Amino acid sequence: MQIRDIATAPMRGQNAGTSGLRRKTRDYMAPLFLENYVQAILDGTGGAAGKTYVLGGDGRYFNAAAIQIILRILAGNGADRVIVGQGGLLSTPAASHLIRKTGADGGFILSASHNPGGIDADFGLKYNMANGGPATETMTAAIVAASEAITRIRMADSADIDLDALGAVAIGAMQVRIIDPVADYLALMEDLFDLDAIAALIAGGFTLRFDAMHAVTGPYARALLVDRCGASPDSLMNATPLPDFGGGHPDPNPVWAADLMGLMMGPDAPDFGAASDGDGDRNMIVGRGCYVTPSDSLALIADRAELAKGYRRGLAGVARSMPTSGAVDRVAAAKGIACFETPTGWKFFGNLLDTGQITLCGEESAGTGSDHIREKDGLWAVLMWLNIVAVTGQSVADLMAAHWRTYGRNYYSRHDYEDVDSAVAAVLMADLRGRLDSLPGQSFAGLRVTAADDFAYADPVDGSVSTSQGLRLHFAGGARAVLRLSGTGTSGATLRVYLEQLVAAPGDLHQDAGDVLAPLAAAVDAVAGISGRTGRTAPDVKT
Ligand code: VG1
Ligand code: CO
Repeated sequence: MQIRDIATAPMRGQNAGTSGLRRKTRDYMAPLFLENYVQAILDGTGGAAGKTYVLGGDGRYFNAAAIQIILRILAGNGADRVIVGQGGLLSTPAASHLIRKTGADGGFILSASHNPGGIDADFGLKYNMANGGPATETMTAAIVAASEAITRIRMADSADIDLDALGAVAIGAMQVRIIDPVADYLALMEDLFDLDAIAALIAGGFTLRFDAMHAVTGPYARALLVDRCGASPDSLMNATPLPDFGGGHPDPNPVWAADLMGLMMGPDAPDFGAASDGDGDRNMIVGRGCYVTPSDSLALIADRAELAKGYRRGLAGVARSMPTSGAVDRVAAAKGIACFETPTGWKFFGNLLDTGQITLCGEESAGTGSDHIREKDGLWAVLMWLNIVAVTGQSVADLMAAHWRTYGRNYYSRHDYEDVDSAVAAVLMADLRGRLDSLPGQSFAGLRVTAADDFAYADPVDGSVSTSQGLRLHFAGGARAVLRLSGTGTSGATLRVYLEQLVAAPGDLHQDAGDVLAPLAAAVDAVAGISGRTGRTAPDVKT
């Protein structure tokens, strides 16, 4: 087999965002784009010679073709071994687990997560490290530097391999092993949760519906919920992965999982509903007539995790991303355990998990997880909830009501303004940033600012500092707003406004969140001038 050096030019302005590099699919398919990026990852991480990698993706358009290209580059660069999910499929949590289990040096996960798929939609690639977690900012910077210095792509002149055939195959000196993408993950869940208790719950008549959104979790959910726990096959919705996710956004929230939400809020609702995203790392939890915000889900899990066998020893500590509500902080305070506040993005949890300082962590964007892997994990959260329900015998709504009675309720909502003109969004943020110091003491739409800052984080393990991670505004009466720009979009800018209002127990804990947060939303618009600057009178998506 021949190895060729293909001359190429440095990439410019391809800085990866919150989670890997996301671009339009056609950009990824353009000559040498993917090739450049993969070679830069190898160059920026000390080369591939003698190394082992995990490779797979969420099945979106270009997934399989991209895998064939990456295999040729890995072979060209002297990699020793590559473990690939059958059919090119691996959920993000399954890939993270495989990297750890096999002692791989790293992994390539092909996904743009919850972004739509298809030739005219989005594609993405994230590189995960030997701990199974997303590349840190330091490693990302090294990859970006390599991409700016790149002159050649080293590729094996090899034919495509059959991604569907389980077993081993060689590309030159490199061994490729095609494995069942589900089996190892299933075994891990079996270790963490009492699946027999969940099976008994279901056998006793408990009903559920899981929406895989035509993305990667279909096969995982079938193996776990139907085959292992005995749920009826029609408990699964949209369980066949499709290259375009059936034309939808594989984003598990009340807006994009509207069918499931309609069912759960209607007269024929099953006991439990859940959904996951494109690559299987996000989750939505809904009880009959009761949507659980991701921030509340994290808090409830932190409170009750000890009911699951993998967490019986208790929690070392917890962490949440900064925009996530403070609900989990209240649980941590009551338990006397540490609670860390990190920037948005799972990569910031890695060091805390690696050093055993936290057991659980989560984000408001439907991500929850633990130290079992180094990514958030959609089906893990579903099984955790089912395990808690099975042990307590309480419904989702009753569990949440009891939680609020103990800890109070952090009413919460995120407002997204999508595809805003990038320059307008940048000016809006810069202007507000420049005025932060003058805001405390001033009132906007009747709410007085008590504190304002631009969030910066110093990693307690490696000391690295990340600045400009979101503008935080605290208001009198226990309200907080955060403004930041998305790092995962592929067109224009997405402005995210995170709204939170604490109502301490025994206050009114069963109000409509939209009503509770309306004054805060008005105050944010007054202070930041969102409608005036963007011309938008309402957000595109409220979750
Ligand atoms: C969004 C979320 C963030 C999450 C990231 C990746 O980032 O807000 O919490 O970590 O997506 O999620 P941003 O920069 O657009 O706000 V996913 O499921 O890619 O892996
Ligand atoms: Co995802």
